[in-house]
Amino acid sequence: MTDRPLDSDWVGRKPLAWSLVSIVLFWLPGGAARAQVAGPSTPALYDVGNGRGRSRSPTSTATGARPHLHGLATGDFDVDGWPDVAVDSSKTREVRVLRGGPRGPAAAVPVPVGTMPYFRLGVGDVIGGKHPDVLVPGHGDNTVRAVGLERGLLRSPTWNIALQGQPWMVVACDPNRDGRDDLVVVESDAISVWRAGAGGFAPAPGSPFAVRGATEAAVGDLDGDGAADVAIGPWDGDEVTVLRGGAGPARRIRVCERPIGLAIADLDGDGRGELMATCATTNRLAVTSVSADHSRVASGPQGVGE
Ligand SMILES: [Ca+2]
Ligand SMILES: [Ca+2]
Ligand SMILES: [Ca+2]
Ligand SMILES: [Ca+2]
Repeated sequence: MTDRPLDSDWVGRKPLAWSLVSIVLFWLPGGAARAQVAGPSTPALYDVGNGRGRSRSPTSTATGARPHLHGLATGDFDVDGWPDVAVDSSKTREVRVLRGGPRGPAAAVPVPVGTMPYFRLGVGDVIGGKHPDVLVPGHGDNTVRAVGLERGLLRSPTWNIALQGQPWMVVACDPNRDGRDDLVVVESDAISVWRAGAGGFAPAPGSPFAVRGATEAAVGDLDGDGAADVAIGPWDGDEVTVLRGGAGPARRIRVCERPIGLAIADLDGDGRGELMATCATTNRLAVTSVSADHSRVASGPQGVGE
């Protein structure tokens, strides 16, 4: 798509960018995790480790990313029992990993990825070994890369997935429930789904799927059949595209205008996930559910907003 310029002129996406890059995890000596949520003018720190909601002075960590941070991912990437943080450094063509520990995150370790990473990093097990890896949109050369523990070192493997379009975001899921993480890639005006196999990744039938203005992807079980479904939101428009079980045919559900923040979770415990969408132009949160056979769509309760 053509309306998503990089960085300084990326005015329309600043709120989303702030919500992503301002979340910084750090660790207490006892191991409880806290999250700092900082906005451009009103930073605040919220304790999420003990549920008491205490606040204290904001803390931040330099990562060495250039020209500045865009996306991040968290997971125990070095498999030492402490959660780590990975950020992109587009100019230096690196993912920088801040390894967690009892004193908090250590200095960032640069991992060259061979392309410009941009912009939403993901987490999934794609290198092997049953541990989390960083999923990297190779924005500079239309690839998907990974960073993870390989032969005892954090590195980016030599393999990559060649895409037809330019990637913005990578999400892992396992809709075919074979125990291997498959990948959903938000590309310019498209979504591609990649099935993991013994020999690497292969495109799912029908992939890539055209989704004009594809901006956000979420995975979860919308219909309660046990298989992950994929929802894709557009920058322009009011319809979320749903791939049942991560495969076509694509179905479109009218949700709200510019539904660019998506999540799927079973809010009411009925076994089917609700689709939540942040409606950028109306400042509301939409909650939508689909029937088990996808024949009916219901919205509400919703309308959280001003
Ligand atoms: Ca770790
Ligand atoms: Ca799979
Ligand atoms: Ca499902
Ligand atoms: Ca539900």
